[in-house]
Amino acid sequence: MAEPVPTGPCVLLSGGIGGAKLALGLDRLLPRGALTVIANTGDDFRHLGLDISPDLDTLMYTLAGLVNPHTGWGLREESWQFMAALGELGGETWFQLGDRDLATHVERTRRLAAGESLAAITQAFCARLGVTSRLLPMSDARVATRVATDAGLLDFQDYFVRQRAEPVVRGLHYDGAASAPVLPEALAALADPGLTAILIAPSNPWLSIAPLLAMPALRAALAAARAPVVAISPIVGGAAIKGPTAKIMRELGLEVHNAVLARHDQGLIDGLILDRVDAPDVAAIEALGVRAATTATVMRTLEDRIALAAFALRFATTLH
Ligand code: FO1
Repeated sequence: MAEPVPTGPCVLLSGGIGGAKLALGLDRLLPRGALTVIANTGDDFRHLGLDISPDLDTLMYTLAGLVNPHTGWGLREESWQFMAALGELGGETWFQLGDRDLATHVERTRRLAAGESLAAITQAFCARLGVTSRLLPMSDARVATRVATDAGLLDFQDYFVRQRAEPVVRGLHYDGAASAPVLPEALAALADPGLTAILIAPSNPWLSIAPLLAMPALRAALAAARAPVVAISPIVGGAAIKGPTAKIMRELGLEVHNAVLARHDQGLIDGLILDRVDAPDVAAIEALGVRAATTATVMRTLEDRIALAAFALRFATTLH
């Protein structure tokens, strides 16, 4: 495609690792400050007395160029003395907190206890780490994803990290989402009349994106937005790029197919971007009234991230 990339303001709804890759592509492609990322906080939890916001931190570290490239979460060049010492004392070590990462959680916990909002703390951390895109939690209020499984009702990180997403999923709950106020800055960003696009990252639709969409005001803001809403599918060739998306879909009795995602978001999204290998899915998606386009969606390099970001913005402008 030869058309120039639209460089106006853009909003990305995102979870952690997969979403952060696209966020980085958009951040590097767009002028400073044009990108607003609204992050899932349904994974947030209190652990070892600390307030931990994994998706916000993954996005923040990624945009700051500090993320661990091997795990996609946590900091690069991390050391693990704290975890080792905690293990020696018989403490809980199933959730890995690196020594440098620990500082983020300790300082966030202190500031929250002193009455600062999660949004203000995130903004302050991002400024210190040189992040120029705007990173917003979806809400300052608590929303907690819980997973109903064959092993009982589990807190998100218990299911995802401690039990490695192995229990069979029967249902999902986003506690607090119905009443948590969406961050006003997020609503303002979505209502910006000059917005080029609202993108939904290729994060896990059930674990990472659904908590955002479970907030009625956020759904209403997407419906009311003048900007086109475009999702990027995390399903490639009938499997998830990464993580348990396909496993969860099967356990919920859903076919692992892009048309299922399009039907799930029907009425909310204007377009869905698929990987080239899924070109045969385009007709079924467009029959649902959702425009579909194909490109390379698997992001291995920084160039892949920027190319997908550019494709998504160009595609969005064709949907007006
Ligand atoms: N994910 C893991 O699979 N194992 C961990 O021990 C782990 C620790 C961790 C610490 C800080 C942080 O910000 C994220 C961390 N993650 C870990 C990732 C994270 O919990 C999940 O990938 C997300 O919640 C899902 O988006």
